[in-house]
Amino acid sequence: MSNSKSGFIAIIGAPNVGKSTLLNQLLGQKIAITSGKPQTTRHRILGVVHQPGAQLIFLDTPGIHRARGALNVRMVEVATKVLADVDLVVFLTDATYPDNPSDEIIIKSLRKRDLPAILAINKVDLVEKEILLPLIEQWQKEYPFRAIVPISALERIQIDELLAEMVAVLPQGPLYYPEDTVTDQPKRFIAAEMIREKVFRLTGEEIPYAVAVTVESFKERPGKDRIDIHATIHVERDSQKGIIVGKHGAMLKRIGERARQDIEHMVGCKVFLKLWVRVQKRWTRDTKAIRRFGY
Ligand SMILES: Nc1nc2c(ncn2[C@@H]2O[C@H](COP(=O)(O)OP(=O)(O)OP(=O)(O)O)[C@@H](O)[C@H]2O)c(=O)[nH]1
Ligand SMILES: [Mg+2]
Repeated sequence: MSNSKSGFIAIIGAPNVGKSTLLNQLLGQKIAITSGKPQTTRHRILGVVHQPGAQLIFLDTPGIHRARGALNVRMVEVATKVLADVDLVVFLTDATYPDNPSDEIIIKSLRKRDLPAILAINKVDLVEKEILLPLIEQWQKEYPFRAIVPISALERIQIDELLAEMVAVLPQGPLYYPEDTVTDQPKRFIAAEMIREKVFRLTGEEIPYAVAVTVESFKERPGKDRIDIHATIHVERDSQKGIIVGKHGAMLKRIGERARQDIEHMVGCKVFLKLWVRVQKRWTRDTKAIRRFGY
């Protein structure tokens, strides 16, 4: 066996603390969607960081919280399942939200499994330095963390320090993925996610949670250097469809334009994106429909 280090690392935390932002920052490219609204991530998203003699395989997860509703319950299930199979946990908390009740749920599940964990206190760009030391002391009493690192995922503060702490904890192991692998997610899936991200970012409170996106076709045109994508945005009610389409189709156009730009950046060529909006009544409460949409 070689003396390389490797391991699977779960990024867990309450909704909206910056898990996906951290994953993208660790990878140096965007594979996970992010937004200011909680419950953005719905799948486990894998990303590989390659270092000389080490490979860190990250699993971004949906936010853990006291879930209500079939879709949210499913998402929390996805996140807790990831914990069963990892070498290390990065538990992300939000420095601006120190008494988040969801953090308590997570601490309990760490204790139950006795998992090696590093605590990253995120969004330190938003708080006064003075609050950090008492916060760290408070967290030290909660769990025997291998390290506690204040970071800013968004501003890339102390990310390399966090990486170094993780490498220090990693066991010896093989390099599981080829050096050019960043994720196992197909481009087709990431494209659907980028469309969903624009809906999360551009629409108001209640719309995002009623939305799922499926890609009907993803055709690379050989020689043309262009990809044609047909996708459907599913909502629960006619009124939501109206909002997504917007006046004279203006909202759908904005969603499509921004998603197309992101997808073009990812695939490195021109993209032709055609979007439809479809009503599937009450799908977020229907476990069969939830599964059909890939959750
Ligand atoms: N100021 C600041 N904002 C941050 C930082 N990290 C993340 N954010 C913002 O916090 C919001 C949530 O970020 P996400 O990465 O989507 O959070 P998440 O934990 O993946 O959220 P869920 O997938 O919904 O559980 C976004 O608006 C980010 O831009 C940070 O270090 N500083
Ligand atoms: Mg996320």
